[in-house]
Amino acid sequence: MKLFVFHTPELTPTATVADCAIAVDVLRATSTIATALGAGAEAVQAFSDLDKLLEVSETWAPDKRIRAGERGGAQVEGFDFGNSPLACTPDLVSGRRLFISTTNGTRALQCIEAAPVVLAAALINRRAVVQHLVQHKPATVWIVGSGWEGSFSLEDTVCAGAIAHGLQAELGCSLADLAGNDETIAAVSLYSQWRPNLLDLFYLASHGQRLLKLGIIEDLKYCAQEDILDVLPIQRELGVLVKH
Ligand code: 3SL
Repeated sequence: MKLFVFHTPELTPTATVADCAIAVDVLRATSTIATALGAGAEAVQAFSDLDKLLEVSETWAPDKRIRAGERGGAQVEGFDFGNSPLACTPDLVSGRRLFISTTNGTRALQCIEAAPVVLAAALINRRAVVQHLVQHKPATVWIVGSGWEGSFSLEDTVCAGAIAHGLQAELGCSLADLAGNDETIAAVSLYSQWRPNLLDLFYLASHGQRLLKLGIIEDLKYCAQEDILDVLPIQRELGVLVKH
């Protein structure tokens, strides 16, 4: 298995696809997606465009859908949810489809949607992702960070490093064997340094700071936890993720 990390959708190759591609938006889209599916959502359907989300979700019965819209960290007016994983409680999401559009995370999903296997990963469901890769052993794996509007983000890279670190341990392979690019090696180094203090890293990160300015602190604490959800979001049809 060769693992490649790309920091943003913009840096992800467009001429080829990996056997398995994984979108990461730890703060907060992929944490929200895993949490919603863990809380019993029927599926999560991701959109980069808010108008398209409204158009498609309109064809669903109101009691079977939740519309989640986030821009710049804040909830979009008229939507049921913003992008807080903590809003995804079983009483609110169970049996309903979460239609979601976020600033960067849903774009990352869209950029890899043509891969044969598409997963969504965060720190909270890292182990489930690692286990899937160990079981299926795809020859090429891409981890695509969402970043922020085209630039690198610490929290997505540290999650990529956490996945690579888990794979190394499970497969018993060296980093030289696993890493397909330099970004993978850098991600593992970042994770090795910050593993005991992931929340502190989030406080330093530019998007962590952005969320803190909006008073969003509980989400940071929640998203900084590792392996608390045994949920693997996997694409069932274009843009639609279900719990594996
Ligand atoms: O950029 C995104 O897609 C988001 O997850 C941003 S936020 O954490 O909801 O602000």
